[in-house]
Amino acid sequence: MSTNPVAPETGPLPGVSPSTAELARVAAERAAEQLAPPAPVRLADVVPAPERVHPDPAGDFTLPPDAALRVSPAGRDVAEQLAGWLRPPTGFPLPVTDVADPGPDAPLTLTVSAAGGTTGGDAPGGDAALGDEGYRLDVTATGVRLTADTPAGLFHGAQTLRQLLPAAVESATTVAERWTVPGGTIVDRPRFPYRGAMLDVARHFFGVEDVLRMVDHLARYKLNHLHLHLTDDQGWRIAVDSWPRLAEVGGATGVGGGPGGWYTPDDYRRIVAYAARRHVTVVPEIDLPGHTNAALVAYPELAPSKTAPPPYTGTDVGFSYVDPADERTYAFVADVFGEVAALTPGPWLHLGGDEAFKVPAASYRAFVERAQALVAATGKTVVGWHQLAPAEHVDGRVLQWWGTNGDDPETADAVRRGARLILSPGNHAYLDMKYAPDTPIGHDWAGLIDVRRAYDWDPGDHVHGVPAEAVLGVEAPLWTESLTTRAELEFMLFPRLPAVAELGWSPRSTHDWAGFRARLAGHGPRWATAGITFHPAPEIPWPTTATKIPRQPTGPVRPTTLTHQD
Ligand code: TNX
Repeated sequence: MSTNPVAPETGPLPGVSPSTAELARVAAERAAEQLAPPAPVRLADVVPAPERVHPDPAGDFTLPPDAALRVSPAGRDVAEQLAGWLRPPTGFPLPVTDVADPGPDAPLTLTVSAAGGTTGGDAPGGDAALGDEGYRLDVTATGVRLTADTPAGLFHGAQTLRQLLPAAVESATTVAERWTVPGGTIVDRPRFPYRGAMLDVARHFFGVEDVLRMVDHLARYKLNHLHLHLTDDQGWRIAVDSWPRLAEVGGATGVGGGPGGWYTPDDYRRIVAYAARRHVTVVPEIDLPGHTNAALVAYPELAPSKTAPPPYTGTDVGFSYVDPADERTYAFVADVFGEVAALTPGPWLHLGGDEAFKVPAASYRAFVERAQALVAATGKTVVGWHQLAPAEHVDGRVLQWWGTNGDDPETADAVRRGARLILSPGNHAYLDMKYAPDTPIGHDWAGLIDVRRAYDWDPGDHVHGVPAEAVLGVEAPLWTESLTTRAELEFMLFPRLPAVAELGWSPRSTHDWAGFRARLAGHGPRWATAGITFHPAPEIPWPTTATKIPRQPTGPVRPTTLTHQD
């Protein structure tokens, strides 16, 4: 098996004791070395688990070197992406040809069509429409046929097909392999419409390439939203033309005194366009009224004291806020929201709202209500952390739950008044939490989150008094106070991100820890081949040549100083 788990930027700094990046790299290398060649993929091995799977062992299909993708016009871009994934490992030319009405029995071809009005009605065992994101995959001895009502559905189906090929499909170079897809039918669609992850680019800045790679990670597991936490005390990461010092001054810092950085409008457009092609919607967050030290350094007029605070490079929270009593603050908010909304094609604008501890409750609420109205004035829908709950409802408002006890009467009340909820419970979905006491990076204020803890909860009944119908979906936040490299991000994301993805996508009836850990195990060789760093979690039965479970990274454990209250 070809393995290349090491991202180039993960080497240790000269003269420094093993960095956390180095520890993550060593762990990933050990994990990759010990992985045995995977067993043949089975149709039911897909993560997240599909709604319906009907294997047909007589229907295995082996891709021939002259395979072609025949595609209806609406599916063209998805077919090009699929061909782009398959050409390097197979070495096959895989031409993509337009066929207005692809025949169902085209031999030895992959057929991709956004048929429009397609349903799963003739599928064994059900009659549900595929909807906005569903797909149907038929693998027979003569070919593979993928159908969906939308390009997004086709894209998710293409990711499923990718997972059904041998792990060597992740290789960047040609591999001699029988490219067999297990026979049968999958009819699939998501449980929740919103499935996402958040990247905190404010505590430590991550450049465009790192963000694009994160989009690819999301897309593999059918996550369809990337929430970017663009502003915080330690840095302001998006250029705003009408307030240029926000990025120029506020963007120049980061946790630990690093160089910072920010996205130009073109950088941000690039991220948004790359995500859109992968059917991922970007959700920008401008965190207000707290978590604003970087903005106050840039524009002291926004500070209650009207004097600039020193730049902040530590990891405390809750000390900063924009002046809720000054009209200039609302001009600032309107300008920033206006520019960010104009750059963002998606429907959401996240206004933060967490941990504004120094703002009295009445002023906080008045501020939030004005900020919500300013979001609505841009045409976007309000998203905010669940601390927004006491404020009045605005059309479509979505709260993001990050509490740890599932019990919050104010949130339940906001839901009764019309809010919907994104579930990011700190003690299950916070991927910046350590896996175990000896995890060298991450926090533990919300507890330790091993893979089972990330998987074993139900978004549909998690918050007391919030019915499943009010749940828009799930999101896994990745805060970066202690994360500085791409390898460290991946080490925290894998293998927990697929666990959260499965909670968002798969019907509850498929929920099964034993089955999940067995399916997930087969992804280790895929990540290793793709060069993705991952934590070789001991509770997952990775395919190993030795019976030994890969060792955990060891070494200096960074002290965790964060404490939070919800
Ligand atoms: C809480 S969750 C925060 C963030 C921290 C995070 C660290 C939330 C809305 N606020 O400011 O980065 O904990 O885990």
